[in-house]
Amino acid sequence: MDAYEYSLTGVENWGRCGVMGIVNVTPDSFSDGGLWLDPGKAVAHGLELAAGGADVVDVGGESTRPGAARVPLEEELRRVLPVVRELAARGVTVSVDTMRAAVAEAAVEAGARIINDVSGGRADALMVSVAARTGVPFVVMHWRGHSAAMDGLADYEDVVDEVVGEVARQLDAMVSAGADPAQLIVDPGLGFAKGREDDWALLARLDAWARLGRPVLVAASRKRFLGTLLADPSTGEPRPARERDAATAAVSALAAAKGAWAVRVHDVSASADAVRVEAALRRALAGMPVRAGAPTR
Ligand code: PMM
Repeated sequence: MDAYEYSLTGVENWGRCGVMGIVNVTPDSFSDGGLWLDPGKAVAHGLELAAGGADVVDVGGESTRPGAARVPLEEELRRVLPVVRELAARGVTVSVDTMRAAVAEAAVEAGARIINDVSGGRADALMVSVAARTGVPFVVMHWRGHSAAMDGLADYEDVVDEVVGEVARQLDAMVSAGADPAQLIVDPGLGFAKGREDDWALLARLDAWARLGRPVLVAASRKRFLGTLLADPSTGEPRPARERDAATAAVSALAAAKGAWAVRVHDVSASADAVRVEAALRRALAGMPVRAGAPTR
């Protein structure tokens, strides 16, 4: 699997695994809820992430933490659009994290260059036509149902085979409905209708996505399976979400080594370094010189 060989229209080829920094404009996301609800703070944070090495800044207005309720459309638009518009105007490559066609379309009009849909086009029947019409890169994440219900949907015989198979069927459905295969990105959806062991199995077998021939986005940042792994040995309490960034950066390096197209992270600087280390090793392995600062931020 070599992510750098994929043809993906609409976004530059970084020559290494990319870094997508997260700006959750929400009061209730699991690790940063409430921090960036104010548009000015969200924009400042997005600019900081871009300056720190994010290739893309992913702006979302609806929490997808397990058990979360839906946010009304008007509220999601109100949260997301000013932030997308301002970051795009400042030259940042913005993706919009939404399950709603109306939000995706308005965000692309406001300058977003990627649609990141955790439902992979399944939550809103109109989403596929927005993907087809705009032609922008579109993330098809593995999804079995909304956050309120997803923990009850983590039932697999062979999680890797089933998750890759379900995403493959969704890619086919999107292409049949008019999407261009060259705009589609896939994502295993770590933590979404997955148990801890499922997340580990999916990460261990990123090579299984090669048969789909599409770039893979890996979004492990601060997720529960890392908190459980790093639980306090004396109390058994999971490691708090904000203290999972070193583990997240380790996943970024390993995902990059397995050919991931990009990693989606809260703490950009460590992962930006991690993917550059991986790219340097890849060059060294190929007998190519590892120039200081190349590939660079
Ligand atoms: N996870 C979250 C939100 N958006 N998008 C993609 N493509 N993949 C994910 O796994 C994903 C996502 C939930 O995490 P957050 O609340 O920390 O953003």
